[in-house]
Amino acid sequence: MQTRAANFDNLFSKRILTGDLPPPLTALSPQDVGLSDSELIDLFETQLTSRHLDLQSRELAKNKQSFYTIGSSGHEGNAVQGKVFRHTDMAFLHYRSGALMIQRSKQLAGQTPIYDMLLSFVASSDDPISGGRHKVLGSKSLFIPPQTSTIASHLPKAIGAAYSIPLSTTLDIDATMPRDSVVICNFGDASSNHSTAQGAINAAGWASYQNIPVPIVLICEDNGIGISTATPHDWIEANFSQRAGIKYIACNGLDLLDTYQKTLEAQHYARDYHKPVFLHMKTVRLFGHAGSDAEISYRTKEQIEAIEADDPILHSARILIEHNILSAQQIVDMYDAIKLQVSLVAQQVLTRPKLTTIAQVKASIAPIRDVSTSATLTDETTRQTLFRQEHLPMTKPQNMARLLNWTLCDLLAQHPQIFIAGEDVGRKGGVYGVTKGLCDKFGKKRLINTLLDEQSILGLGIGAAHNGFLPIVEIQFLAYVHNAEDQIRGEAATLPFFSNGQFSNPMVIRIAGLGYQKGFGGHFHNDNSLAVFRDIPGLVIACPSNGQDASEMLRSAVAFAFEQQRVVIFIEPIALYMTKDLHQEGDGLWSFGYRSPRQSQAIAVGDIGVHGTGSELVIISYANGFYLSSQAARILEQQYGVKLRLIDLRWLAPLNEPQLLDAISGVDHILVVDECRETGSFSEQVLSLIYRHKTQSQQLDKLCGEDCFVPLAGAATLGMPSKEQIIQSALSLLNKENKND
Ligand SMILES: Cc1ncc(C[n+]2csc(CCOP(=O)(O)OP(=O)(O)O)c2C)c(N)n1
Ligand SMILES: [Mg+2]
Repeated sequence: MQTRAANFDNLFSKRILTGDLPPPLTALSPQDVGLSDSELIDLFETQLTSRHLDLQSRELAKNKQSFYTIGSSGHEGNAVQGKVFRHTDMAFLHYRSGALMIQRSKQLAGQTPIYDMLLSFVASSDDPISGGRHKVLGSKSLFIPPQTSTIASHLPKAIGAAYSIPLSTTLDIDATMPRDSVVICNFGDASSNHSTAQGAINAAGWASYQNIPVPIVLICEDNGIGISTATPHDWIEANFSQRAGIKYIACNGLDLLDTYQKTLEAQHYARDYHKPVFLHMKTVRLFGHAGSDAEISYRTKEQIEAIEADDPILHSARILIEHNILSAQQIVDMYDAIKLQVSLVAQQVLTRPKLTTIAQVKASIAPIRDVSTSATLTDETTRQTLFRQEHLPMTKPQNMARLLNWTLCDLLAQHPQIFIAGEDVGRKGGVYGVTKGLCDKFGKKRLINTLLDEQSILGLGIGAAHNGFLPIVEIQFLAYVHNAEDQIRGEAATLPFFSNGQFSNPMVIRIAGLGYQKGFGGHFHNDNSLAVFRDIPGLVIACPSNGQDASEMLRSAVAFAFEQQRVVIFIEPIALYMTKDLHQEGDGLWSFGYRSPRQSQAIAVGDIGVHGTGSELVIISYANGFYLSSQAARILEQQYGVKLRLIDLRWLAPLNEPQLLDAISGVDHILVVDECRETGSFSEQVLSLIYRHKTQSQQLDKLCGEDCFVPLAGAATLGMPSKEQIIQSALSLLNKENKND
């Protein structure tokens, strides 16, 4: 059966030579918009190249030699944006941006887009962007980070990257993008309905409305359909033309001249006024959603043929012929020459290597970076000024919230590229005062009060990190990361993987969480599950149990993010923020002195805490579980004479397996205390590790949170391990009787 794509290829010459071309869409001439003949020919060449790459991809797929046939056919008008925007204007692209990418590559010497894209189609490990891991559009030298398949998930980070451009001037940061850059971001019409897109566009408008600069051009490539679901007529215009803070410009992407004129206008507005622009570009979608899509099941033959007659390539050909720039025969010759070129290169890429080992595949999850610089410490005079009001309290032991606050202050002073962003982190200093006073010391540009949208907060971090910042973003409560988790799971964490380690978005995500808050909250303020992070390759997860560790671990988290370009999740146990005592009121055993950066005793990523040397029992825990285990330990020691040791895991990922196994060797009874809900808790990983390595005499048990949500009031802690339960579990494991029974 003849496919629509093959049909187009066969009919192309006939249509051009017989003048079977669509009628003009505008009365514009190339001179009107300032395009020379050679510039128009150049854009047309890009359009043809993009089209032939699509056709070639489908040819390769027939022989199972290419693995992803989603293409750009009908959207080739975006070549114009490849010309208008600079190659250093970071581009977060739609999967139909082949022409844009090809045209952009012409701005930089030595680019080989045909070869590169074909390598990506055939999943060769030579593919310069993903190293054979995915068919993505991307290029380090062209400032195009690869995008994931998840619709609209790139918009929050595009806004974040745009926001960070003027910020780099204000804060005088040596950023990745030149300071007069704009960001461009393409997406489809159906994608614009996604809550992620809506949230991101709203965030851009929200900022712009209050005159916060966001130089971005959001390009909606409107082909009127998403797979098989039609976009309501004029929906995009109706939905986006009146958005507060956002300039709306429409163009017909089928017509190069109109698109060029309107794209110039959009660029000028975004670059010169630092305002977001919504560029609504009409396109058509040709040959179905992807190679495997039988369009005929939801569109009539007549509809399909009408759309094919409106092909942007035919429109461009008409413009070239009408204005006597190329003859019909020259166009056909050009078409055939590019077809031959693409097919010859396709034969070549088939000889290139593929990924063959899992080690190769995994190599870009968390590539080891060659760290050449480390940040210098802030001089003491500056520190004294910064901390002048804290002079007295600094001489005394303090709780975790205070110690984190001082640590953040030192980190902001030390690293100019750090900013802190989140809901209420500014003047208020966050719900628990962890960022209190920092806004007065460092200003609103570094303590950024965001709008209430977790996707936008994470997107701000990811995008700014693309531009050389080291964001510390805050999610107010653990339960609220879930509506935005894809920004971590699908976006931040996968970026090095899909770019072969070339792109990274280093940042620290601080999240207040876990249970045991007395008299406050209910489930959403006491969420005791970290399962959402557990299976994400490459993620670092910190979870301190006390202020002193928290301070050291936060420094290590920031250093690791900075030097190794990693994403670090930093869980702060809310119930321990204000805790000062351990066994009884006033003992001050959970308060600690602040160590300045010069006095720091680093807790490196992965370093576990081992307390005590007893060999009868070891309790392995973290956060609140460790705090309660420390209480239980004294009773077990004093009342039952148990010789024990306590292990504070501190870093839940990556779990330091050798250190942990070493720390439990020779101990006969092992109890894992995990405050999180049992299903999906870290106890699963810890126990299975120990089980694989344990000696015959070693016995294991665990105590976890119930698989239940947390209720209010006195019932709040019923489903979480208590001091008494820890004692009971330990005694049962040791076969000792509980004196309180
Ligand atoms: C979050 C998410 N949901 C669903 C999909 C599956 N999907 C892929 S493309 C697509 C349609 C997108 O349509 P549109 O945004 O108009 O872009 P077009 O393909 O028409 O260019 C869908 C539903 C996805 N990739 N991501
Ligand atoms: Mg669409």
